[in-house]
Amino acid sequence: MSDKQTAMRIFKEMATLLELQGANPFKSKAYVKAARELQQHEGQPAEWIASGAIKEMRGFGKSLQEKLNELVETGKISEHEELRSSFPEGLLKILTIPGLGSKKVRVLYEELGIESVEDLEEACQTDKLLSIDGFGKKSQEKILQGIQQIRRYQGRHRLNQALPFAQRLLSDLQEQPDVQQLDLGGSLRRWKETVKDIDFVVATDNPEAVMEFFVNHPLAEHIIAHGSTKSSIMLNNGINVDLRTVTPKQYPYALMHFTGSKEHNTEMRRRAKDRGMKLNEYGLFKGDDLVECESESDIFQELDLNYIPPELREDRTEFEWAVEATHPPLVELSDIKGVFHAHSTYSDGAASLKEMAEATRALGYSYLGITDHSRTAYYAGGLSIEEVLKQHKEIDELNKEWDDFQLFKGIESDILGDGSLDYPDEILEQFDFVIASVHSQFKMSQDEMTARIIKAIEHPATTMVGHPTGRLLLNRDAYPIDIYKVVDAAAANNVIIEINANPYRLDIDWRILEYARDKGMLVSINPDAHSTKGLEDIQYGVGVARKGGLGPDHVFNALDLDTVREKLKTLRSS
Ligand code: DGT
Ligand code: CA
Ligand code: ZN
Repeated sequence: MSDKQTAMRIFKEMATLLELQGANPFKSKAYVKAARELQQHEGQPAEWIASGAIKEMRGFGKSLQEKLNELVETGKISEHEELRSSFPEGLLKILTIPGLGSKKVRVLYEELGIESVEDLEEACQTDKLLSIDGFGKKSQEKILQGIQQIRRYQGRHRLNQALPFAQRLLSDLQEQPDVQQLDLGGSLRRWKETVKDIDFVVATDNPEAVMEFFVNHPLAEHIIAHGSTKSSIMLNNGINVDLRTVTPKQYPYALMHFTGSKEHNTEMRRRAKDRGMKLNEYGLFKGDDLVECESESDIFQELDLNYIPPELREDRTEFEWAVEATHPPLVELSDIKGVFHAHSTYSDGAASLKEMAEATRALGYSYLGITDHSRTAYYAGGLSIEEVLKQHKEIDELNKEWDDFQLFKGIESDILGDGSLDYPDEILEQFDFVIASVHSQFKMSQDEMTARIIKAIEHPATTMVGHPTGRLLLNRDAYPIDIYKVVDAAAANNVIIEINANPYRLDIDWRILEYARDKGMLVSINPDAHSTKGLEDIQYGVGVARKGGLGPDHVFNALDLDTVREKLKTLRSS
């Protein structure tokens, strides 16, 4: 199912390897472009080949078509395998260190024989890089910092790398006659923003049969462990999947245990102990006797707690409220009525305005607030004033076509270095709403960055703040910022903060949401879609909102079209 993803990954890797080899830059660029082209198309390589659509794809000449054919037929591209085997494995890992491109890595390899991250670390610590042109004390320090950074991120994966596979496994396992009950466990069930692996818990009276099916699943690239109570497979994107089988009687206890979090479990065990009981993955016991529970709710009840949804099991505040109250319902994907923050071909999106609108409507939403980039973001095709006006005309025309759907005129305005927005006030006033985002000049002190964003929040045209911390998960940390002050300012100025639902961002962080909610601030769950496919990322943002304890009332785009239309007007005039 990830055939397209695999093809993209392999093409990108080929580009990198060709660069390492010092091949003609056009050759490696062709692979980068090919990967990007695949991204733009719906469907899978096998279908494109069968239908001939592949011939129409930009940049896909005979040679690339053959490569894709080979991949579909054999699961490999031989040139890719050859390229890979011509370099030590470790070089690809070195390339993930921020600031180290192919050129530099090649020099390090050729001049100093550096083949692994460990080699590189040692070389930096012993000043070996100083002997090479273009490297100095500063670059050694930066590399060492980069190594620390990748180690911190190592072994974790974004939700979009894990969830689609987990969902496919879940539905395939569900169809197995021997599977009586089944759930995701672990961090994925808790909707953590990144996960180490995928965990499943299965209730069955025939564990051997379930395990046989699991380890032979087509998604399993190889088997790491095959037992009757625990097995592990590795997917072709490097993620491990653990599956545990228990008897139907043990199921609720095992599910609770393997859902975690570890910290949450520790507190649950303490509560059991306080009540003269013992809780573990096999059961809840009074002496040697099992306290029978049919569900997780029963277990919570035995410990004098109301049900705690998995998303909230992080030992933060859940034990405070669960003693007295049931948590109010968390927001669900079906609560979302419309979409803000999407890009079209006017700036750096892949689909036209009309295509984006139709795709949003087809997903059952009743509005789309389109937000292309503003003029300073020239690298992303930011809109000149003329283009803004042209887009507004097109939106007015398109809006005549629907009576159950509306396009709102928005912009993702860069927050300039001094905190001002990217167009004169008389242009800003013509939008239905404005998202203000930082896209450049990240290197500021925390005080400066906080003041910069608060200034943008205080601008009367600003409706929302986009990806407020600028983090890229597993890649770039947030810029220094006092997020609590930003939330305070947003609440005071009736500005909405976005949960950027793109799985690379998931920004604002869920850990801040409880504070934001209690300040009375609204969030908007925004896909930041750059293609029609990107609209589906909203699901990840809903997960984050739930994890932050938000219900539908805290989410701006859970409001229906009429209410949003009115609200946007009042927000604009306040
Ligand atoms: P991850 O995989 O790092 O994204 O996070 P989790 O929470 O999925 O962690 P994982 O896969 O190592 O273990 C799944 C759950 O099993 C974990 O959330 C709680 C439970 N668990 C694992 N090890 C321990 C432990 O040493 N003590 C306790 N109390 N629970 C544990
Ligand atoms: Ca896990
Ligand atoms: Zn942005």
